[in-house]
Amino acid sequence: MTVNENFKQAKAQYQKWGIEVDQVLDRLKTVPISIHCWQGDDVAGFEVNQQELSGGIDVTGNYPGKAKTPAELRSDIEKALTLIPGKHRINLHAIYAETDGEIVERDQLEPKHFENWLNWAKKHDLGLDFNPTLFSHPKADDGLTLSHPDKKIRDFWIRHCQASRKIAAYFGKELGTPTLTNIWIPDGYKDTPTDRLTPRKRLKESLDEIFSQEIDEAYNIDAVESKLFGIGSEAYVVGSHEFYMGYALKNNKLCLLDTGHYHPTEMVSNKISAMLVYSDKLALHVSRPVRWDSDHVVIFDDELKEIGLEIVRNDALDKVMIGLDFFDASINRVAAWTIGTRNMIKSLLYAMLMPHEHLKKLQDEGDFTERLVLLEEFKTYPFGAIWDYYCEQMGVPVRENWLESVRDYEKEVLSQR
Ligand code: RNT
Ligand code: ZN
Repeated sequence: MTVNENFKQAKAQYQKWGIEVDQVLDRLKTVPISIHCWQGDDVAGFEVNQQELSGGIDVTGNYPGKAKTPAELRSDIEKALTLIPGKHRINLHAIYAETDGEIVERDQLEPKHFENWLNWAKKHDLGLDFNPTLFSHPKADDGLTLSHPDKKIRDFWIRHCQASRKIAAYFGKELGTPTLTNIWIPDGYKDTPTDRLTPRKRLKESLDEIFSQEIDEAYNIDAVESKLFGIGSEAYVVGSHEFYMGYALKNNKLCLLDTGHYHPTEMVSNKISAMLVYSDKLALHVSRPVRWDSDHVVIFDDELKEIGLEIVRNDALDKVMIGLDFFDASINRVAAWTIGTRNMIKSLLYAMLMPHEHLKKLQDEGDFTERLVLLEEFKTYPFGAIWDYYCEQMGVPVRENWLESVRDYEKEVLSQR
C-alpha cells in the first residue's frame, strides 16, 4: 500500500472520533520549533579566542565532520531542514558571532557580527532566537557570572546580556518575528554554600539592570532558564526554578523550562498547565536527560508524548515556545538534529490526533476506566500512517528514508572536512 492509501484508511479511523486529520495537518504546519544551532559543533562557537566548553555542561563523543566554520554550520542546518517537515526557527548563541578574525569582547558584540546569520535566515525564511553566552569564557572561570561577588565581573556580563538583547531585537525587527532571548547562567557552587541568599539578590539586581533597557516585545521577548545542578555546581545553583519562576512572574518575563533541569522524577509535562495558569507564555528546552542533565537527543518517549499532549490539549500551541536543547557528538550531528526535531513534531501530531474533549469529559464524570482504555488504545492507532503522509506532503523523506540522504551528505561533505 502506498503512503496515500495508508493515510486514507488511518484518517477514517480518526474521523470516527471526530478528529479532522486534514485540519490537524494544516495546523501542525504552522507550529515552529526553535532548532538550536549548537548541536552542529558541540557548543563550540566561532570566537577567535575560543575557550574550552565550561559552565557545567558537557559534550561527549568525537563523531567526524563537526562544523568548524559558520558556513559549514549553516550548510549542515540547511541539510537537516530538508529532512524536517515544516517551517522552523534557528536558535543562536552569542559565541556564534562572526568577527572577521578580530577579537571582539562579548560585551562589545553588535548586530553587524550576526549579519551573515541574519541574511541567511532571510534567505531561508527562518525566524531566529538568541542566547547570551555566559560560559566558556575567562570571566566565567570560577563558575560565577551575573551573581559574582566582584561588581566588575557582574557588570561585564550585564553588558553582554544588554548587547545580546539589542542583537536579538535587530533580528526580530528585520525578520518580522520576535526573537526569544533566553538567559541561562551557570552560577553555583560545587559544595554547600554558607550564603545562598546574597548571590540570588545579586542575580536579581543584575537581571533588573539588564531588563531596564526597554525593548518592544514585537522585536524581542525575554526568557530566563533555571537549573537544578551542573558539573561543578552540584550543591547549589543561584538561578534555581523557584528563583526564576518568581522573577519571571513578577517582571513579566518568560520562564524557560529545560526538561533536563529538574529532579529525575519531576516532569516538565506536569508543569506546563501549572505555569499557564499564571502566565500567558512559556518557553521550553526539550532535551533528554539520561541519569543526569546529559542532553541526549530527544526521542519519542513517554515524556515527550506527554509534553505534546499538554501543549495541545490545553490549546497552548501559541503560548508555549518550543525549543530544543541537546548535543550529542557520538553520532552524525545532522542526524541528531533530524531525529530530535522530527520527534518533537511527531509528539505534537500524536497529541493532535486524540479526542481531547471526550477525554476531559470522562475525567469530570469520573469514568477513569474509559479514560485509561482510550489512552492505551490510541497508542496503537495508525498514527504512523498520518505522520508518513505529512512528511510526504511537506516534501521531506518518509520514515527512515532520510538517513540515506544524511549518509550521502556525510560522504560528500562531512568526511571531507
Ligand atoms: C545548560 C542549559 C542551556 C545550554 C545552552 C547551550 O544546562 O540547558 O540552555 O544547554 O545554552
Ligand atoms: Zn537548556
